[in-house]
Amino acid sequence: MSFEEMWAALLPVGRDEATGGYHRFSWTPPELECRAWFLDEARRRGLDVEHDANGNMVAWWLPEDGTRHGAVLTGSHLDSVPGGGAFDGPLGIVSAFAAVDELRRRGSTPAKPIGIAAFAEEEGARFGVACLGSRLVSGAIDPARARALTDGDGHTFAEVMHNAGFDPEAIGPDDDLLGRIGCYVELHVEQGRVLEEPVGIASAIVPHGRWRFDFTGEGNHAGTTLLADRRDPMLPFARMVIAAREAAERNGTVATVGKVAVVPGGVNAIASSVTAWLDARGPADERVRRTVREIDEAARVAARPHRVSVDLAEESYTEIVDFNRALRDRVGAALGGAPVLPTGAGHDAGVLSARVPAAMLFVRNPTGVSHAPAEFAEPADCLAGVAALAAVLDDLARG
Ligand code: HGY
Ligand code: MN
Ligand code: MN
Ligand code: MN
Repeated sequence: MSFEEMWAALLPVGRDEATGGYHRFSWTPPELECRAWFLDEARRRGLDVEHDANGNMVAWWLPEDGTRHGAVLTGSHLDSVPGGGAFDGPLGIVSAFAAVDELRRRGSTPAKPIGIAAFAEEEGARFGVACLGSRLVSGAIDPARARALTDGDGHTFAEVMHNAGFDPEAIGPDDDLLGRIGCYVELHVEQGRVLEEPVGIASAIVPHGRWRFDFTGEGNHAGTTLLADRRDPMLPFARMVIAAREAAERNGTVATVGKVAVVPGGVNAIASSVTAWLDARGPADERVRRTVREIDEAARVAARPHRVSVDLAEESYTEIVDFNRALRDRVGAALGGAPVLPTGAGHDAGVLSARVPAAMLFVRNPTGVSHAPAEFAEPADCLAGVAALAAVLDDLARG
């Protein structure tokens, strides 16, 4: 299967034909179909697939002598954000299979194992915590907390993993797997519009996190309740959204409220509660933290006169990731030089970099758009990404 054929096979899976957006949420039919595609591509190449306890998969190309250590891991994720683009995640996995094909075409015989990973729940679109699979395998999240995470229908992660055939009590760090990995190199579509060359190398991932605001008021009739008698949580929520933009402008960060849940959600009913999720990121920890503090303060001040309570919970936070300089330089040398750029997007490579040397390659995105249907990379740039990844894997897997 060529890159083009693999891409064509995966492209329609989980796509909303009306909007062109993808809905590939962990352990739902479209993502299960992507998982089945991954297993097929691995089987087609005679790669053994390892499933860890967290739903992550690794397709292994082992050296003839069966060495299992010092592995060069690549790959990315198969899940998407709601209405996401086609490239975020899958590009890294399709490119990895195509890069392995290219190495085999050249007759390369890697001295180290090469693994192609599909990390689970990277977007956190179903259970709310980004990079859940790589956080679990690397010990970056408490397994008990992960088991209790719930999706929009109230299903817990434990329940869903059990139904998928896993033992929920087994989820958690996999030091055996991590112990076999020498480094991780993730290829990803650029999420922004900086690259002027087909392929670039990541220097850093800026600090970023997710917080949940719970506004609790009192449900009541929209028509018969006097304004003075209302405890409407929508009002401090509305203030919080504006405050997010104002705080981001003040602090030179970015803050986004993209998801909100209103209970009961009736046109003629005053809401009893509003849950809103904040995504905040920026060049320095303190500026992100200050942004969130200011938003929280504004929400509380706005809630007081309406006798609405405000609870703030941090759902996930990743401090700045400065990618391993030696690995980054070696990747750059393998490419004969490439532009280096930071990213505002979180990735499994960022989470794993706390445990193994990690690097990222970006493939140019002429639209600059990501997490939306317009996300795009030119076919020629995708093939340049495959060639770059093949060169990097060939170099790193050398004895
Ligand atoms: O949200 C992110 O930054 C990443 O694309 N998962
Ligand atoms: Mn991604
Ligand atoms: Mn993403
Ligand atoms: Mn990622």
